[in-house]
Amino acid sequence: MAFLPMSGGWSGGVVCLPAMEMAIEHLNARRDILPEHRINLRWENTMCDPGICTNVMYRFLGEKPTKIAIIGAGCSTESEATAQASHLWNLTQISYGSSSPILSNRDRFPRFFRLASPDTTLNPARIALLKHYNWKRVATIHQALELFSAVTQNFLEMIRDTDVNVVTSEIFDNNPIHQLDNLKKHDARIIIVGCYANMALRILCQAYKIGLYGHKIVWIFPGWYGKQWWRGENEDGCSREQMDIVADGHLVNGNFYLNPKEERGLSGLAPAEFMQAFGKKLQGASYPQFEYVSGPCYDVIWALALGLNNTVTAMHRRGFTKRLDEFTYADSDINDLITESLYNISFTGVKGDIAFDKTGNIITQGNIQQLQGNEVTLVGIFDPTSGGGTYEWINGGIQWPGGHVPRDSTVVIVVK
Ligand code: ABU
Repeated sequence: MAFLPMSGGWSGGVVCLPAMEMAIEHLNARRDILPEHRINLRWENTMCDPGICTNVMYRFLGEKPTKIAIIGAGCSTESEATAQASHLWNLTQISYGSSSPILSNRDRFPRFFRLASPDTTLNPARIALLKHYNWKRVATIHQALELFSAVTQNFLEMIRDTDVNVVTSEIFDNNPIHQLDNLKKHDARIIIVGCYANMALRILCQAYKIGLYGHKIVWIFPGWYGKQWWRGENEDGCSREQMDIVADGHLVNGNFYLNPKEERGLSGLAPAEFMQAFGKKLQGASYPQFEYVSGPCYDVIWALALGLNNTVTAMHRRGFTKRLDEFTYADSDINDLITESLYNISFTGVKGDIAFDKTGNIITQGNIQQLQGNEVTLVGIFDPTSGGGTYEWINGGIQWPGGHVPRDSTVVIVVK
């Protein structure tokens, strides 16, 4: 069963579904992976809503046929709500996009895997950026959801032992209007944001209204909002031109979603070949904002298929009399094998190398992108291993709209 948000705070399901269908077509044509089985996907729009997603899960559990595993969810709120229960039905759950650090907790989510890195892995890259520009005063603003609180908390803990100070740390529920006023009052210049894209639109629109924008302000957003996200429908009445003005030069701190190396992996497709095949699969439809998630959504099916294929081999070896497709929700022994097999897979997907660590996460490389003109451009690749983390700047690096590096504060510190 697959949980695919097609609406709500993150609606990348619109791209994930065709990418998953394409993976299933490719896998069902292979004779070397699950040769005696056909993969079928039962999915529903879970609207990036934990309540709706949980409801879908229980409905699917009550319907025939029995499902062998769960794909999803996309939003961490949905994954958190479902993955703490799905293991009780002996189901392994594997997400293509949930990035909450909370989901690494093996006590709460013992059979949860994902092809996304926890967003806390973005924090060392943020701190390296502060260091690179000698910024000592930052502000944070985040949506009151466990996903964003955990990432912000981790950031604040990481800077505690540095000479970076937090001018203010703002939390909002659904409307950041007062929190934006506070940012302005505190003369916040370097602002790290944690929220879903629909809320980021509210932040930028409000920032426009109160004049918290321009070449003195640096906005840093998570990397999974997708192409031209600031032009999405905003409910606060800002025009496209106004949103373009306020978003100009913003930074996006994220991971790679497509292998930067043009290598052919397990599916036989190199990243460019995959994108070409995926373009054909869309048959003229276009979802530029969420195009980036097509790779992980294609790979997630391959990862699960490989895990199930290895489970079949292990079942033969261990003398199981049942077939994999005779699995019932009471079969913890089969689920143990599926989980064990997933821990042991290792392959090159279109996203890059895929192998899970002991918390069910994969290791991905970090990067930084910037809105330059109308395009978000990849400007830096983060290497966490050298000197506490450094950037390799590419494509000319960050271009500051004011022609010079913004200052972190106007307050002059006199050293006696
Ligand atoms: N794929 C959306 C990322 C954010 C989240 O984990 O909810």
